[in-house]
Amino acid sequence: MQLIIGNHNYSSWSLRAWLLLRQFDLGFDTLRIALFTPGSAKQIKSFNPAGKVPILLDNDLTIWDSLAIGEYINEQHLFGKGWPADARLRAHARSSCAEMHSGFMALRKAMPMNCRRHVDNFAISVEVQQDIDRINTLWSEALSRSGSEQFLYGNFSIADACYAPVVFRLTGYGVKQPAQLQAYCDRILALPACQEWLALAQQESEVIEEEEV
Ligand SMILES: N[C@@H](CCC(=O)N[C@@H](CS)C(=O)NCC(=O)O)C(=O)O
Repeated sequence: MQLIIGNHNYSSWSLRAWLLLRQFDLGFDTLRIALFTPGSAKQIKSFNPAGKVPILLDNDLTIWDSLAIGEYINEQHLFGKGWPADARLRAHARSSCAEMHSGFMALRKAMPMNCRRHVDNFAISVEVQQDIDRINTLWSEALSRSGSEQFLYGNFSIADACYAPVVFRLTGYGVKQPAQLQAYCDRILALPACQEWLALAQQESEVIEEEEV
């Protein structure tokens, strides 16, 4: 398999797909395309006419969306282990991912993922705080429903990969979290795969001005 991603530093959707593959120790090559550089849009469109990363190539199959990549990996390579085994937890996990995929616009706009960024006292607007509160409610519900002291739904799942960029954002922008959720963030950050991603982001030199809020 080949996973086409954007910058490690900025590309949150790329991180989701990459982390899922890495955490489950699946074999894949990575092609990194530095976003918004000369020729990058054309190169991405040569794989995906929609012009977005991540893109997963598995032999002659192209999958061009992070959630669809998660579902494909779950079906074809994890035999269901990408989601919780319990149907009710699975429905909750899928809803959580769908909410991330289509929502939290205020958070995403005001606090773009920027792995190299570390600030304290970042000014948080009412709208962004509402998104953070909603995410905290959702994470608390997941942890309490699953009874997990590790990942959101017990074992590492697509949901943890989906929310990893939020963990990176909350940490980078110095957002104080309730103890139980901070502990969850710390566990995600401590994963060797997340440390690997952060190290790769540190090595990158490209700067996307719009993301440097
Ligand atoms: N819904 C898509 C979103 C993908 C997306 O927006 N990717 C961004 C990078 S994180 C991108 O390719 N941006 C390049 C561009 O818009 O030109 C997914 O989940 O894969």
